[in-house]
Amino acid sequence: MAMLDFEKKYRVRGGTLLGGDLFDFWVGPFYVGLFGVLTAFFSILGTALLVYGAAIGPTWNLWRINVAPPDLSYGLALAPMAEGGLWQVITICAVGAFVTWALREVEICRKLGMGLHVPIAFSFAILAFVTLNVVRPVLLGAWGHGFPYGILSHLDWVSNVGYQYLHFHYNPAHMIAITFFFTTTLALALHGGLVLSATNPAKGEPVKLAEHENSVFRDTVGYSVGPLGIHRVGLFLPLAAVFFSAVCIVISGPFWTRGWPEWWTWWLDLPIWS
Ligand code: UQ2
Repeated sequence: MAMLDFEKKYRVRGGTLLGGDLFDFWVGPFYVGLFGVLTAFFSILGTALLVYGAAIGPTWNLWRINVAPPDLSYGLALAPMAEGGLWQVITICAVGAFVTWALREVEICRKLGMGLHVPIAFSFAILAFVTLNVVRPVLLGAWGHGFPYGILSHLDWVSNVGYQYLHFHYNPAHMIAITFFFTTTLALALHGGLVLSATNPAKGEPVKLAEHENSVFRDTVGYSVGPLGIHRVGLFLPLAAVFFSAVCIVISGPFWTRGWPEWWTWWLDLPIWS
């Protein structure tokens, strides 16, 4: 079915989660929906507030613009706009924009009669942000534990929080997350390389198909996970990386306040050594 015919078939009302037919239409190629309107509202307001934060700040240098969370002394209270209140409203706008974007993805999946893999995958990214700027600050009792909105400033935040726990690479959940990130690049390199090697041959050579792809891995490592399986692996690995990243930061402070190298003394304390 050609794309234009297909669009006529699936561009029908229904499948919405909230609001019935309200905003249940397309603008050009884009589905709008109630959640599309809400995404636009939150992202335009949040971006405008970031620009306002830059305007009342000391610099327009793109690298140095910084909208910081409130001082720790404000705890979990609302702060004045120029002293972190802006950061608090921007954080609400960000979470609002992310969540409504995910729900718009769900509505589009429902219209198409497809699985919810894409919005579920995106929800892991939302989880990472919410863990950093909502869950962990709440567990620690102050919004000041969130990261600042700025290019260099958020890098400084990562570095400072890392050193606060002496050596973050000894954080066991951080180790697991890194391993999943690296395995993600391995899997994508294997998959991208395999598909191109089969379907993008030299001039005059025939395109090869699944049998060749399977054989490359049967003959080298003795196992082929299969053309569907590799995409399951390719979804699982990055989601696991993001999940353990969220775990590694949320346990730093709420669960463990000393240096991470010291956490490993449980190993030296095992009774098998005595
Ligand atoms: C595969 C397959 C693909 C692939 C890849 C494999 C025909 C086109 C890459 C091989 C994958 C394996 C052996 C598992 C890799 C697992 C990890 C954790 C890196 O069999 O089917 O489809 O692209």
